[in-house]
Amino acid sequence: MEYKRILTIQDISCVGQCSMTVALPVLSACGHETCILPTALLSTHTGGFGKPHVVYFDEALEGMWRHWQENEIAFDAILVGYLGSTGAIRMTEEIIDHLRAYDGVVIVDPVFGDHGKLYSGFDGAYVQAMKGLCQKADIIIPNITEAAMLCGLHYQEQLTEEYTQKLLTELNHPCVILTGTGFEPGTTGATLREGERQILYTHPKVGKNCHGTGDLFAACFTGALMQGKSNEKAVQIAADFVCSAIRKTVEAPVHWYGVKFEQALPELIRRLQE
Ligand code: PXL
Repeated sequence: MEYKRILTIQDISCVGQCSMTVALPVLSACGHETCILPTALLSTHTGGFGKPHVVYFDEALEGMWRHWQENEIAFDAILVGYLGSTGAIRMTEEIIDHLRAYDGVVIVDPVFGDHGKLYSGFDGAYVQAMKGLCQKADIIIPNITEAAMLCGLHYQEQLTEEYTQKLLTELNHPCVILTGTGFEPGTTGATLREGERQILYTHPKVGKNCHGTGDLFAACFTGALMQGKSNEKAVQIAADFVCSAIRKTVEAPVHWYGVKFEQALPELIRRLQE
């Protein structure tokens, strides 16, 4: 097994099974040393508990990474998720410039919206700043809403292959994993486009849309990639892991705010050892 040092930069939503509370256990389960930089502390995520109590860490971020720099700490991978402010986006760019290892990989999930809408608290300036950050990434993992907003296209609820191609072309990024791309009823999937190559990995759609699954996918993809899996294989492993976590959740309607990914971890660990 590989043992890489990964930094993940995102918020801590104390309750709600998303962002850091998902990324840290998943990356650890994938066998890696996982360092964290929380950009904000929220009582819950913003998707259904009402207005959370929020503390932003913008002022603290520079002191944190400068201290790492003094210690010559560098990261084999940097995984970026929900950041919460344009200040945190700017700091993340500095961290990428200064603390990525020589052959370090930068993965950005530009978390800012879903179902055609921005998450609460975000605006056009945040999207533009995120667009700049995506240019520094080796791999970006937007959903359809984020992809549409990043390239200034209208959001199309009924997904077609033609619209998906348009999004992928307009994004004009060397490596994109576009999530939520299922074209047959009852299916969903992820499309990997790297250079000229494009692969759609589909699987049956389980349950309804669950909160936090994008964060889970990005963390699992990163963990698998850093175990030496190809981009394509890491997409498959991440998609299957998310599916399995959703299956463990759909039986429990009271568990509306996240997915029970913890119970799918043993399966993921076994698969990574294959
Ligand atoms: O799962 C993405 C996410 C992460 N962090 C916070 C969120 C959301 C989505 O709503 O609100 C705080």
